[in-house]
Amino acid sequence: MGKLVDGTWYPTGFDIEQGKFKRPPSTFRGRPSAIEPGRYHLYAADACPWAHRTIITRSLRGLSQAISVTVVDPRMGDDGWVFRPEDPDPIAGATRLHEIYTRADPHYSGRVTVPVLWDRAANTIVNNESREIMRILDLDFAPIAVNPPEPILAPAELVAKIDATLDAIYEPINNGVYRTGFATTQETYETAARELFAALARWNDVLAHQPYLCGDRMTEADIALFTTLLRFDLVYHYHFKCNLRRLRDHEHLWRFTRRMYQHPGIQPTCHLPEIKLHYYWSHPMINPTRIVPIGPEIEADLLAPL
Ligand SMILES: N[C@@H](CCC(=O)N[C@@H](CS)C(=O)NCC(=O)O)C(=O)O
Repeated sequence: MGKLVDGTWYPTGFDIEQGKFKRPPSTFRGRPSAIEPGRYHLYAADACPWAHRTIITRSLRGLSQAISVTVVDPRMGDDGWVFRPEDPDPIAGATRLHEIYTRADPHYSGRVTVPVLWDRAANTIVNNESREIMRILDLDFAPIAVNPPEPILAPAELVAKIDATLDAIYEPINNGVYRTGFATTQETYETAARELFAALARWNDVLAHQPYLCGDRMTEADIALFTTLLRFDLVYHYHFKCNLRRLRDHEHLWRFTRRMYQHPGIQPTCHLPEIKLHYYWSHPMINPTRIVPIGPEIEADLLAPL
């Protein structure tokens, strides 16, 4: 991994301050200027929970024809995210994702992350924040979505509740697994891990009474939680030391995860081997041998009848 400083790439680790993992805010925060099929392109990683949010949204909204996608190699090394020969950058033949960022801004400074929503007409990045890209795909792209031409994952009457839920799960859970896994002191690790499991217990209780986080229908908040939970027993429990309990020990969260996984628009977007390879290969500071463990086997259980 690495980062760009004034347009130059430097291989470097993540930002850690006093033992705490710091995730900088995303830089490109625009909205598409005109909705046209074929104009926008998504750079994503199957392995990454943030990018996976946008891949699921694109799938559920029936935008696969309208928005093209390139999936990078799951192994993130000294060059950061790189393109695979079988899925090259269709826009300018870049070999590394950081070239996409400097194409948008030759003096860009910051981390080079997925997902990225690219505008072919304006030749720049529209947005690189997964939460906002989910909303853009649901709302802005609604007129050309194959699934109904009105927002279905953030309907107007639920937006306030969805936003509050996204806020509530972000720090302790979505970012919490990273704060736990990348902590470099016992204290910061334990604090993050305990906050994580307290939040899981709270949302497990919520899901005892309703199928989805905001009630009876699936929303963006469910997608945002699901992409973290799918990776929990597979990777975070062991690699990030999130091991007070397994996800499957939380009855209602586990049933929720299986319900989401079994959705026909979601299951084809879940690539379990790539997820494991990404984490165990890409973080040599916590897994210096880069060995990918053989287990756990969760796929059959994810598919078990609800
Ligand atoms: N807040 C961003 C976070 C995106 C993010 O951190 N993506 C990770 C992949 S899991 C990444 O690309 N990391 C590369 C890096 O930080 O160098 C979002 O939600 O889109």
